Amino acid sequence: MPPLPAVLVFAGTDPTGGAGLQADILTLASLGCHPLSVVTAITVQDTAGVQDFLPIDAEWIADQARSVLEDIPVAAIKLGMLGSVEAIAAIAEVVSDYPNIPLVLDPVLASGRGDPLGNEDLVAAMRDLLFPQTTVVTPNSLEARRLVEDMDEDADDDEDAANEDMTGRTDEGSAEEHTQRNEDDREDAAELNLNECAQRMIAMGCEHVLITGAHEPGAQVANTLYNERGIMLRLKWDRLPGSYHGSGCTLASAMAAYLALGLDVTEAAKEAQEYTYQALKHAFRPGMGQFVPDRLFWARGDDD
Ligand code: PXL
Repeated sequence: MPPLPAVLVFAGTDPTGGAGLQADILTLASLGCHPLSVVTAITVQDTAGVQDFLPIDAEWIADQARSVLEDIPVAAIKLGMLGSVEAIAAIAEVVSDYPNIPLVLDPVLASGRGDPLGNEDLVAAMRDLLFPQTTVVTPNSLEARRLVEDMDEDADDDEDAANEDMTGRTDEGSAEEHTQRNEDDREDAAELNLNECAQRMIAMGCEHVLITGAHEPGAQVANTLYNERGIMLRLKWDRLPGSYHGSGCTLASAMAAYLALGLDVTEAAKEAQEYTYQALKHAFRPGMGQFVPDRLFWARGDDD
């Protein structure tokens, strides 16, 4: 391997530099990797929202990737916004020729602000064609639920039953104790639900699942790494106050970078979260919308 491990990213462009390919390139460079970048889509957006996007032709995506893969040894692959079912099929075929390269899948279905960047056909294609090849999939909790949604009837029934138990309780205790207990129960129910989502993704072929919890309630954000035996790592972070553009891209790219640098999945998940937390803590607001993580925070001389 050359001294700078090369990481191949498939992602959409974001002209704001907050998310997408630009976020991936900054993260990989910041962590000492050489970013190889395949454009899968072009977006029109500012820091407040996505106005439009143009998926790149699947053959062009495959050609971009094959050209660099045949030239440069690649230490990890990261998939972000993929844009179309055809693109997913083409990418799945390319990566299947490189089964020994760790694959990080950020299942981008919407921007952090909820603008759609994928639909249910994309979900199905990701599940069928990419999950079986994925080393780590990195959904947030909303994506995790959506990725297993149509298999969710039994889990919904379980959750309804859990909620009934919570509201129907008549045991003694102060109102405050009840509130705290109900909050704990609710957290447990939500956690169960995410554990179940992770196990379903693993059953569909993902080796590891890292679910981020920023969209879940609570003063802290819990991110959980799973394999087929259950929880491997659960880290809680103080919730940061801002609304950030590109946090998921940063985490998934950092994960790919650390795998490329030779860390195992658990260590990579730890380091990637620490790096992302620091980048978010040092975020800046370049425009009128969301904050953008500073992936080069360590180079500013104000590191704490
Ligand atoms: O954060 C998800 C994401 C990924 N890729 C592109 C994006 C976004 C969010 O806006 O624009 C290109």
